[in-house]
Amino acid sequence: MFKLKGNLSKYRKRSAAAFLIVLSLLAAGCGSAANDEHAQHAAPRETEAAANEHSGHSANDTAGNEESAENHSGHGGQADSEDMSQANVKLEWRYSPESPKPGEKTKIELFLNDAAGKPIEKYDVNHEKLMHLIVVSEDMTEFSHIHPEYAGKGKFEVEASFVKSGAYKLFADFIPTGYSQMTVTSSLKVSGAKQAAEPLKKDASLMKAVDGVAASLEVSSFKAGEETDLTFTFSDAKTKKPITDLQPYLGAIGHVVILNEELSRYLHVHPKEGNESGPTAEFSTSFPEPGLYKIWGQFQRGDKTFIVPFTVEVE
Ligand SMILES: [Cu+2]
Repeated sequence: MFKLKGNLSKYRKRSAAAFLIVLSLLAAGCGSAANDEHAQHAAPRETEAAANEHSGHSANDTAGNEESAENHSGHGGQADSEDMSQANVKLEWRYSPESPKPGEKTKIELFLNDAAGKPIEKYDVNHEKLMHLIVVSEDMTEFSHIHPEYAGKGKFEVEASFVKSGAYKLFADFIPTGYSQMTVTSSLKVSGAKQAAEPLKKDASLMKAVDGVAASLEVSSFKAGEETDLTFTFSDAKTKKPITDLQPYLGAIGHVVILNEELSRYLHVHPKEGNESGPTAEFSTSFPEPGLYKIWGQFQRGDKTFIVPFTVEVE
């Protein structure tokens, strides 16, 4: 798995090649419905960013800026100016070393500037953190959810290491104060021979045992574009008794991240209200298009988080 180090004192000023992504703002989410909306609207733009990144890993990627009406849907905090609600945000990712070896400690930095090139200084707390960063290997076998620290002057940083060689993709979501919620992506090559990867396969059964917990997933619809409910149910893997001692993790009973096989559609879904401690946790979302999707549910019990992955096929 992925290791995160809290101590950032060993910062070296050596900067790696940077990806510069001009972002468009995404709709902010206030509840599960709004999050769904966020997810749906996020997807097309991300696809563009992803397409750019995949076309040869050039240093500068510029995603199209399709300003959207949803950005103005009254989430407050935009009092300042139109500038902020429709501004492009300039994001720069730096990796040191630039192409780490498997297991090597890597410093990840993100610099956020506004359209005028000034650092964006303030961020809203969202699910107890200022930034959520999802790191996934291209073959989707490695998944990690970490939280970069804000270092001031528009900079976030975190130290991490990557288990295998080959490409990784990173998804950061955050809310600069006064802006809407955003999701931005980057990719990273971990050096070494590319390991043979099993192609992603749909799970024959949506049932898994992780850390003594038997988790099952029920998906109400496998049709693209349809509203669908994801219901996780937990029981003790040994005794089969329902589990009712889940703990809130980052302010919710669980967090679900969904990615399509091409890593171009990213959905970060938060639960519906209720079921605060199990045995079920309900989420609602919509798969944007047909294809294979990997779903990672992240939950906490006994002060430890655990991740349950499933792969489903959407028609
Ligand atoms: Cu997070």
